[in-house]
Amino acid sequence: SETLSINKGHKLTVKRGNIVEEDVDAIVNAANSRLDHGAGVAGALSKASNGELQRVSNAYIRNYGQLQVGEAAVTSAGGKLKCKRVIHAVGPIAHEVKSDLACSQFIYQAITNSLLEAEKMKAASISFPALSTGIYAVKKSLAADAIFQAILKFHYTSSKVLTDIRIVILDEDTYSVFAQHLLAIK
Ligand code: AR6
Repeated sequence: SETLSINKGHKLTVKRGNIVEEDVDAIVNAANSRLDHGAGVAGALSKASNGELQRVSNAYIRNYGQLQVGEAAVTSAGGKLKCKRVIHAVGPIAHEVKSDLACSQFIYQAITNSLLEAEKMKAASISFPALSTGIYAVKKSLAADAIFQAILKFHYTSSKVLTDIRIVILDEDTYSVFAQHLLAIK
C-alpha cells in the first residue's frame, strides 16, 4: 500500500484489499440512486452484512426517497460488518454523463458529501472504494484525480477528527492507477 502523510498524524492510504473487511468507523459504499445493492462493492457489502444492509437501505428509500448522483446517505451497517455505519455514495455512470468535467464534478461531490457525513458522525477512520470505476465505467485516472482532489480539499478546510482516510481497491489494475496518482501528489 501507499500512504501519504497529509500533516501531523493524518494519513491518506491507497491499499489493495476487500473493502468489506475494513475495520474502520465508516465504510463508503459505491451505491446507486435506489440503494439497490446488486453487484460490485455494494453487492459484497450487502452479502457480508447478511442482507441487513439491503433491509436498512430499503427503509431509508421508503422514508426519504431516492438519491441524486453526487449525494451520500448514511445507514447503519447492520451488525455483521466491522464498521457501525455505511455511507452510500452515488457516483456518475460514464455513458449517462455529457463530459469528463461533469463526471469528475459528480465524483468530487459524492466524495465531499461522504466526508461531510463522516465528520457529522465524528468518524476517525473511513474507507472509500474507487467510486464509479467498476460497473459505472468511469476512466480510472479521471476518478482517481477527482477523489484525491476532494479528499485533500476537505482535509485542508475541515477535518480534525478524521485522521485515517483509506482508498481500498480489490483489483490490481485500478489499484496501480490510484497508487501512481498518490505517488504523483507526494
Ligand atoms: N472491495 C474493494 N474494491 C472492490 C470490491 C471490493 N469488494 N468489489 C469491486 N471493487 P463498483 P461503481 C472495485 O462496480 O462503478 C453496483 O451494482 C471495482 O473493481 O462496485 O460505482 C451498485 O449497486 C472498481 O474498481 O462501483 C451500483 O449499481 C470499484 O471497486 C453500481 O454497481 C468500484 O466498482 C456502482 O458502480
